[in-house]
Amino acid sequence: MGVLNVTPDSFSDGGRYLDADAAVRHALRLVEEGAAIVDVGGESTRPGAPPVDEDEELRRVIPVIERLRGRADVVISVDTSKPAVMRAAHRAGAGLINDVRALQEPGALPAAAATKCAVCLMHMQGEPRTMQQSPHYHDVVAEVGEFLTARAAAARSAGIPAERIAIDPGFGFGKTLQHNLTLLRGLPQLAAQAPLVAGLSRKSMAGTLTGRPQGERLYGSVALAVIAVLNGARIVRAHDVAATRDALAVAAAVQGDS
Ligand code: 7PJ
Repeated sequence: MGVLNVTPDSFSDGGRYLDADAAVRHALRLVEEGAAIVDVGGESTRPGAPPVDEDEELRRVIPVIERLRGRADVVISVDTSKPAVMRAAHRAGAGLINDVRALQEPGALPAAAATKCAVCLMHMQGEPRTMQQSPHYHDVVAEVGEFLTARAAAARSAGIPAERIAIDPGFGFGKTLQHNLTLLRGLPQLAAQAPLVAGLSRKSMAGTLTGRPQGERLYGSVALAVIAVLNGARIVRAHDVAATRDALAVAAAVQGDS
C-alpha cells in the first residue's frame, strides 16, 4: 500500500502533493514501483496535528481519486474517519476505506457498510493531537487485539462481510517505542484474527532505532516492513514503494509463498 498524502502539513512529504495533478503523478509512480493499493489521505494524523474539516478534506482527496480512477490497475484507498468523505470517495472510485479511528465516528459504520468497500480498522489510543503525551497499557498486544476484535465484530454487525475486513495495530498511534516493539513481536497473535496491515514507514521508531533524522528513515523503515511481514502482516503501508517491494520479495521467498 503506497502512501499518498494530500495534506499541506504532512510530516513526511511537506505537502508537496497538494496539487491534484502532482498527486496523481506521484500515485502513478507508486503504482509503477509496485503498489497494489494507493492510500489517499487528506487529514494529517501525525502527533499534534490539528483536525481538518469535512469540506477541506473533500477538496483535498476527491479530485485526486477522480483523476486516478481508471488511470492505473490499482485499488484506491481513502484514509479517512468521516462518513461524508467515505461516501464521496467511494462514488469517485475508492475500493478501500482506511480508518485510523476504526469506524468509531458517528455514522461511520453504516456509511462504510453502504459503500460495500473493504475496510481497514486501525487501533489508536487517544486522538492525534495528544496521543503521544502519555500512552499507557497493561498488556499492549492483548489490549490492541481485544479492541480490533471488537471493532471487527461491530463492522460485521453493520453488514460488512468478514472477507472485507482488515485490521491494523496502529504503530505510533498512542504508543511508545517499547509499545511499538512489543506489538511488532506480538504481531503473529493479531495476524491470526484477520488480514493484518502494518504501517511503519518513516515513523519515529525508524528514526529512534537508527539515530537518524526525519529524511533518513528509509533503511530502518524497510527493516521494520520485513519484520512485520515475517510476523504475519499481509499489507504494508509504505512511502518508499520500490525499496519496500524489493525487501518484501526477499522476505516472501524466505517464507516460501512467492
Ligand atoms: C497509518 C495509517 C498506519 C493505517 C497513517 C503516517 C501517519 N493507516 N495512516 N496504518 N499511519 N492503516 O503515515 O506516519 O499505520 S498516517
